[in-house]
Order: sequence, then structure tokens, then C-alpha cells
Amino acid sequence: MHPVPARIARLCDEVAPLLDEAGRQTAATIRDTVGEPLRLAVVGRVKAGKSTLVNALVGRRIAPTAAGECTRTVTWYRYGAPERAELHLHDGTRRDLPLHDGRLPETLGTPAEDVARIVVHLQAAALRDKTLIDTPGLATLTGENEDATRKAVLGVSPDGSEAASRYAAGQADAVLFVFREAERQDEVEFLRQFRSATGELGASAVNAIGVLSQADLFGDGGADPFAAADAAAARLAGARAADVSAVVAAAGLLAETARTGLIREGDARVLAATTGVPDQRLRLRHRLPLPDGIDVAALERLYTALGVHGVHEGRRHCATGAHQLVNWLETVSGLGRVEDLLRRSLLCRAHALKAMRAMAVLTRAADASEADTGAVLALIEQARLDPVLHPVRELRALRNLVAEAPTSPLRVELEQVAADSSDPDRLGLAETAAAGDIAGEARRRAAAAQSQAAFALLPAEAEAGRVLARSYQLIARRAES
Ligand SMILES: Nc1nc2c(ncn2[C@@H]2O[C@H](COP(=O)(O)OP(=O)(O)OP(=O)(O)O)[C@@H](O)[C@H]2O)c(=O)[nH]1
Ligand SMILES: [Mg+2]
Repeated sequence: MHPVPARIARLCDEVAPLLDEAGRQTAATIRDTVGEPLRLAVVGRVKAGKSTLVNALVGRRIAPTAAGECTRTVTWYRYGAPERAELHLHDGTRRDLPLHDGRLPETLGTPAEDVARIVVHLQAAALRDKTLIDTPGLATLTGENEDATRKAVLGVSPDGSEAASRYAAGQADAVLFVFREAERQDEVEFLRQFRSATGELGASAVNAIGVLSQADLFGDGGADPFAAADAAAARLAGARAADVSAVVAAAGLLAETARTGLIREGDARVLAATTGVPDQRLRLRHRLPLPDGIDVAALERLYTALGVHGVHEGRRHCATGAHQLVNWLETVSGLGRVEDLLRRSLLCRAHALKAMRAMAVLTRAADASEADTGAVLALIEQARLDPVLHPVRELRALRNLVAEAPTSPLRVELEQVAADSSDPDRLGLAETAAAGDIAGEARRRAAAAQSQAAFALLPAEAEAGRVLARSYQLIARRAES
């Protein structure tokens, strides 16, 4: 096991005997799951495009995107064989959920209120390093969906009545927030709640990213909706800098279509046959018959699979066949950028993010426990100061810095140090740098960070300086040993 989850597992063993029954359960759950892939919850408003995005990331059309019970149930997509879906009921039992043509069914066959979540095991490469948690939309007409999402992501019910053991049961390590169109107050509110309910680990700027979805629908119907979406995403990222580390625009539908083998040579031919037909004429296709030689039924299917912009603009990218169209869809969809952002800002910190959540959950279990809270907190504090868990301190410092002093020059430095890279890379040195040079540079930077901490005006900057100094000392020590 990686040293970070191993240290957390040890902490669980240490604190378990000191906790009450619920707390012991929590510690056991944390211990069992700390070595798992990062749990990423996909959250956002109803019909924002969450499930479509999940499908695109997984590369399968498995999550239902129409109405139906499954869209109202929290669904986990995990790596696993044999491929199967299970219902996890509130009473702790499990039931098989048969897939239909590789998709989740419309109905669950069990009263929805009994179902805690659906767990789908797939052998999809994208799930090797992350478990995706698709959640029901927020701000729906029924409050139940929202409760399900809040529980899945926050591990608490809105009234906070959940037992301590529940905290560990259904939480996410990180969040992918799907924004649709403009920013909505309830989305902002949810991000806030995520931050406050997760308390210690409420590191939104370090554990959350944003996707501005349905990018193909942006703009005023002009030639390039993606440029308009990019501009809107940049504005959103600026406005929400403390809540999400970045926002990128993406068209999940186009990526889903491109990645799930939906486009055949025949489709490219159908589109090619419409070349020369003005966009406006295509829009009126339900009222004015199209010229002969166009497969109207197939074209209609393409409108569903590609959206209006996908069809109209895609006509210019299909002359050489389906592969050209698929490549174009993949590129313009922006999903590669979403994956890039995921890698750069979340997956590269997976161990630290999981450890951060684990420690927050254990702290809560201690607070809620009737047992010896002081002794438990002391053990958690000891773990916090363990050099092995220093990456967790870096993340906390980064979170506080982004919230308090987002333009601080220490931010870039802290981000670089907190990245999952090699020590020379953290220092901006060549990979081949000699140990002596690494140690020297690290010591020099440690001293600089220390003095920045001493002269900092804001507490978060002082903390960042202290944590950075320690990071550099640890690098120097590693180089010297
Ligand atoms: N044009 C376009 N439509 C999209 C895109 N992504 C999703 N949609 C459509 O938007 C609708 C809702 O998509 P879903 O993925 O089901 O959205 P959701 O957020 O999971 O919805 P709920 O789970 O019901 O809250 C579907 O009809 C999708 O086809 C996109 O990138 N472009
Ligand atoms: Mg959905």
C-alpha cells in the first residue's frame, strides 16, 4: 500500500479502540476504503448534463439520461469484474439490477425509497483511478432527490441527524461540479454547503473542479458556440475561485457520441448528403420536406446524438468518413480538457485528498463519540504532523490560501510543491539534478519560505509559508539521505 493510505489505516487501528460503537464502524469503513481509487461525485442542477458527462468519461452509454428512477438514484460507477449492477438498500442488503443492452434499466424493481444507491462495476479503463458518483439533480421539484445527493456527497442529511457511522458511508473525496448556462444561486449554495458540511476537508478549491456543460448550446446560434462557452467558463472560474480550482467548457453529448461507437460510416454519408443544404433549411425540416437523397430518419437520429450544432457544423467534417467526424466531435467536445483538469488538479493528489477526508471523518467521529475524545484527537494530531502525511497539510494550506489570499505568490509555489511530481520537478530543477544541488536549493527555499511566513500579513499566508518551509525541509532531507 502507498505510505499515505497505510498511515491512515494505522491511524484507524489506533483510534478504533478509543471510540464508541458508531465511531468504530466509521474507522473500519475508512480503513477498508482508504486504498480505493478517488471518489469523484458529479453534482449539479437537474438536467445539467451530469449523466451524459459520466457516460462520456466512462466511454459507455450506461447512465440513463432520460427520465426514470435511475436518474433519481445516486449511482456509483466503479472498476470491477464481472460487469454488473447492484442495488444497495438502506437495510444493508444488496440486490442484483439487470442491465438492458449494457444500460441501466428505467425502473429499479424495488421501491425507490428503500434504495441507498446503485453500484455499477465496469471494466472501463477510466474507472481504474477513480470511482464516479452520478447524483440526482439539485433544485428539483421533489426534495428527496436533493437529500439523496447531499447524503451521497456530504454524508449528512440536511438536518444533520445522520449517525456518525454514516459519515463514512457515502462520501466523495472530490467533486466535479456541472454548471449549466449561467451561475445559479442554488448551485452556489450547494458548493457552500459542501464546504461547510465537510468542514476540515471542505477544500473546495483543492477538491472541486467545474465543467460548464452543453457548450454546443452557447452563444447566439452563431458559428462558434464553443468560443462563447469558453469565455463564460473563464468568467465563472473567476467568480468561483474559492469554490472550484478551475472551470472548463465541454459538450458531454458530443463526447459521449464520439466515444461510444455510435457513429457509423452510414451516418457520415447521411451528413455528407446534406452538404449544400442551408442550416436554416435544415431547421425547417419538419415543415418543409428536404431535397431527395437525404435519409430523414437517420438525420433525425443524428440530431439526437449530436445536437443541432453537431449536425450543422459536423457536415463540414465528414467528407472522408466516420473517423473524421468522430475526431472532430472528440476535439470540439472539450472532454479531453476535462480529463486533463481531472488529472492535473485531482487525480494527482488522490492519496492526499482521500487522507484529508479520512482525517476529517475521524475527527467528527471523535467529536460525536461518547468515548475518550481527547485521546483520539491527540492521535489524529500526531498523524497530522507525521512527515508521511505532509501532503495533507499542503492541501489544507493551499485551500486556506486560495480562500483568503488567492493572488498570493505563495499559491503557485504551494501548488507546485503539492503536485504529485518528483522532488527536482517541485524545485524547478532538471530531473538529472545531483542530490547535493537538490538539497541546497531546497534549504535555500525553506529559508525563504520561513521568512515569508514571518512577514506575512494574513494568517493563511503565514500558514502557507510555514508549510512550504517544511515541504522544502523534507525534500532536502530526502535528497541528503
Ligand atoms: N446539446 C447538448 N445536449 C446535452 C449535452 N449534455 C447533455 N445533453 C442533454 O441534456 C439532457 C439532460 O442530460 P443528462 O445527462 O441526463 O443530465 P443530468 O444532469 O444527468 O440530468 P438529471 O440526472 O435528470 O438531473 C439530455 O437530453 C441530454 O441529451 C450537451 O453537451 N449538448
Ligand atoms: Mg442524471
